Amino acid sequence: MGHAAVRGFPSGVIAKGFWQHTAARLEESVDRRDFLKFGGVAAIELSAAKLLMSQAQPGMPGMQSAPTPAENSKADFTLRIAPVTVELAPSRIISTIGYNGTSPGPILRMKEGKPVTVDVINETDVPELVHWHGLFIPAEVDGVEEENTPMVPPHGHIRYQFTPRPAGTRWYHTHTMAGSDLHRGAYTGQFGFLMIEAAGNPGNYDREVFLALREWEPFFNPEAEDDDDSSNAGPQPERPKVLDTSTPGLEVGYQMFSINDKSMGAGEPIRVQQGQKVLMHLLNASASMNRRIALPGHKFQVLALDGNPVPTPQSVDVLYLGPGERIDAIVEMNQPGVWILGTDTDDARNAGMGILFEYANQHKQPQWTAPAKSFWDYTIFGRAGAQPAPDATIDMIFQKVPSGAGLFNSWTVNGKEYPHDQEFMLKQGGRYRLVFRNRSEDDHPLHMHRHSFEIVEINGKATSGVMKDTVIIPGYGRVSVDMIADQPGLTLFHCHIQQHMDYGFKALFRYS
Ligand SMILES: [Cu+2]
Repeated sequence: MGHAAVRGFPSGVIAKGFWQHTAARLEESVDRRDFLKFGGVAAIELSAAKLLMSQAQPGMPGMQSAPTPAENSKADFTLRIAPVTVELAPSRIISTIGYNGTSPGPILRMKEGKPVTVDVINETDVPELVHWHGLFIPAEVDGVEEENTPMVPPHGHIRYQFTPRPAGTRWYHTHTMAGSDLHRGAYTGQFGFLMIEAAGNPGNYDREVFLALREWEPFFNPEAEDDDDSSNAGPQPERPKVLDTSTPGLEVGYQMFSINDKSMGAGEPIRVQQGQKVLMHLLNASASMNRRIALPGHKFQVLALDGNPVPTPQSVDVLYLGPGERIDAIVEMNQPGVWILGTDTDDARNAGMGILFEYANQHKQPQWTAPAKSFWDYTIFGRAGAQPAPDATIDMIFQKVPSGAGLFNSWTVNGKEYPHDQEFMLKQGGRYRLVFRNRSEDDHPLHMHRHSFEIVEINGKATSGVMKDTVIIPGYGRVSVDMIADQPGLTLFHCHIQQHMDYGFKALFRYS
């Protein structure tokens, strides 16, 4: 059953809505767009949100609920979930599920505080969800089954209505479970950038590029293939005295790699001129891999982490992003040549995870130089100074159970796999200190839905002012964050590595 069964969405209307409201190109030249002003991070007010749905019942076309007047009005954005092909390189064309015929999906640009409607049309045979990552929106439109957001039925559609905020680099992606099915969830091509723009204040840059890091063609791999920041010679406060050495389960490896929809060398280079300031929006859209990224000969001036401006912008040689994280950085083009921006993991970069930066009138071989080993430290972007004491502290201990799910590892939070019974309770208005204790050797990117949090301590080093929605806890490390409970409703917390989330590494916070 095609989308003819979805009342109110003839294909012509879909195509029109898509092209009118999205910039399909992933690399755009934009003159000094609004970027640097991010307002309203602290001012919290529950936005009106609404979700309308109808379901096409296979074999029962007459059973669909009648569209409401609101539903007949034109949506601001339309996302169509359907199979797509992605030409990573001329001889490497893969099949996956994407949005509006592409993967990554279109860059969506919304205005902070201006309500939007988004129609999501599911042309696949399985229920789907679209999650708006990093937004402060109610659970019913957050796009998360555990928070009771309705699924988009197979061959049906849902209209999401919400008020986007806060301003900054956000993203949208599917939030379904995958388990042992590597054609579901974050293994598919269902992801894209979502830019929430604040009014006023042009940023000081000449052009803007969007770079989504991505692996393709996943397979189960007995070898752990991580890109974790093992150069961390720092303290490991959570390392157990006795390590569990039982046989670990299968993890996920990949055969192909790209930035956006092209493997390195297959797409157009990013053409720059000496003296230009390029604003890069980096997103790690991986289902499972933490990544270090470098551009030899250049430095990244980090302005924002997860879309939120940092108190102390710093220039660094290497960026480190876990799945779900974003970094906004300005790079000054002051080294003429042709350079590779890519992961410092040679196998993945050589298999496609890179993109070329080509200065005008330069036709050299693309250059790559491995960066010096460095330790990614969120605290250098923070400021000194202590936060007020929290109203309560919530300890969370994360452990791996090797082969706990048969072929795969399972994961526990405070000794239990999801779900937990009324264990993580919040009172509205309270300030909570969450102490994340990683008793495993992997780096885990932990994500809190519908809220942001402030990093207050990493392995004993204090900081303040770094606001994030996803944070990597280093192997055997500890990260403490403060969160204001100002978004009533169910709130999912999980590791953003799909396999970890699917096998226990999640918890639901509730407001009492
Ligand atoms: Cu994890």
